[in-house]
Amino acid sequence: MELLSHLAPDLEIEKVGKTAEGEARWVISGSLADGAEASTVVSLDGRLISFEVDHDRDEIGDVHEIEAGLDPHNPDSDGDRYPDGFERRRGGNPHDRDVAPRLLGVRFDRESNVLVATVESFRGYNFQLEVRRAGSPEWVPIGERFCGGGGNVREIAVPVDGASGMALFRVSMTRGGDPEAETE
Ligand SMILES: [Ca+2]
Ligand SMILES: [Ca+2]
Repeated sequence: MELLSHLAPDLEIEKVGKTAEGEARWVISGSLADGAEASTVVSLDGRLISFEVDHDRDEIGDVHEIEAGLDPHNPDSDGDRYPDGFERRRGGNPHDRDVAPRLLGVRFDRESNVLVATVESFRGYNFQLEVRRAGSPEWVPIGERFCGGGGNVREIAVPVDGASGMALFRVSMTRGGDPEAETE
């Protein structure tokens, strides 16, 4: 801990946890005075393993962003509305606005006879599942609009009728989600 106070004197520790991925370690998360997220990994006998700062809080550390040619002060380097870290996790490309991450999964549940749509969300945006029935030009919202949180996956059951098999689904996003706040 003394080492940490030299590395980052303004660090405000928010969470200390132990991981057991491979070798057990301490993970110390917190924020710096300028709002950056800081994550420190320490071995159980006190050796510093890594210290990482994420200024734009997009889940990719500054060093890795610079190494990859991304902007460490812009959570959405290619300007397509998806944060860099989310794009990496979900099959998007943070460098290429034409490669969007996969937000949506749709499967049919035989037992309950419904379509189940899963929408993965992230902080800072509100999400709405929409459907377009065969032969209709209109996108219609299904289920509630909800705000994104880190790694949140929302399941939405879609009743099956004659047209469902031919329906198209999409997820619309609007800025302004806050996991602590009410959506509507
Ligand atoms: Ca970052
Ligand atoms: Ca992006």
